[in-house]
Amino acid sequence: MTSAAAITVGMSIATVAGACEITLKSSDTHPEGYPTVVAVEAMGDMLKERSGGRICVEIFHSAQLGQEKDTIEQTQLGVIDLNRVSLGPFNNIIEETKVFSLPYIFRSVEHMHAVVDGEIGDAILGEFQDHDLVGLAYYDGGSRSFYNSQKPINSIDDIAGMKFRVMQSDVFVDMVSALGGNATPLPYGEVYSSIQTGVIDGAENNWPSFESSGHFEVAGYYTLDQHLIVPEVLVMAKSKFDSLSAEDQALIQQAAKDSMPIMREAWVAREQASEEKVRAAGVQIVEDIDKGPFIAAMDSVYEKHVTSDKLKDLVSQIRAVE
Ligand code: GTR
Repeated sequence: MTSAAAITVGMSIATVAGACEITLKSSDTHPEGYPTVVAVEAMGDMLKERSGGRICVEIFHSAQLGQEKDTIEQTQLGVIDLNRVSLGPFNNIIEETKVFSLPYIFRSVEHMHAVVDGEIGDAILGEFQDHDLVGLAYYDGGSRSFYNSQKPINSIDDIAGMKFRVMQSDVFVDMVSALGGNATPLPYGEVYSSIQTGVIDGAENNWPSFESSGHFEVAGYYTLDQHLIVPEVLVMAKSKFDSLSAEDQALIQQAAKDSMPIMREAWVAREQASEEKVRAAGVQIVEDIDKGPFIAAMDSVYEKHVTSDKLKDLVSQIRAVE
């Protein structure tokens, strides 16, 4: 047999066995087992099965492909195919995503679900198109609260002068300033060492991230002020998406949507497990904080960031959702 024939035979065998014809490279900052990673894995399994083994997803978890801001750029360029990220780092790129990143915009996680599952959610996903991306699905990010290495925060006054890391979005920088603190936008991967070395006093995040990142080891005080409920998203490089057939595009979109309930279930379990682990580690939790002054302080953030009629309208629509 000539080597060319051997290659042909080898290829046809692989095709019969259901080898991947299209492999989508997917990025996530979180480690294996984290609900977002579990969800994209489930999406990959559904996609492989529904495409008869043709379309596969290969996940690079634990920030193997880089920190979120950089991976977003790589996805826009089509170097990364799929990316699971918070909506926060999109704020400076896609104006409309700001409305889901406003402090206390959602009354509860249920309110957030009702909004992202409806027309407003679809409209915001649609905005990614003009930025070389396709918005595929929303995932959960619980509610985010402040933690630090210095002292318990019992009221807004305790925040004065403290230095907090925020995600790379101007909305979050202004949020911390409005509370009297100083914000440092930093990549997630730099937070642990920055707290440890005292470059910052703390950061803010949800239970699963506070736990899985190990930040609770260096920040022993967590105050449940729940200032943000920022949904997370799964996006795809538009160039890659456009290169596929309409059938394959539909398969990807459907598998992404079908991974949402899987994510939500995994999230609830992980939130509880993370909370237990953090409490068992002896982190001091302030639970009964008066959120009134926090909410009132956010007026300036809304004034600065909700300026166009489009954003004002979106904010009233979100508030009107039951
Ligand atoms: C997590 C979120 C990540 C990332 C991280 C951060 O809750 O899941 O996508 O945005 O927060 O604070 O950078």
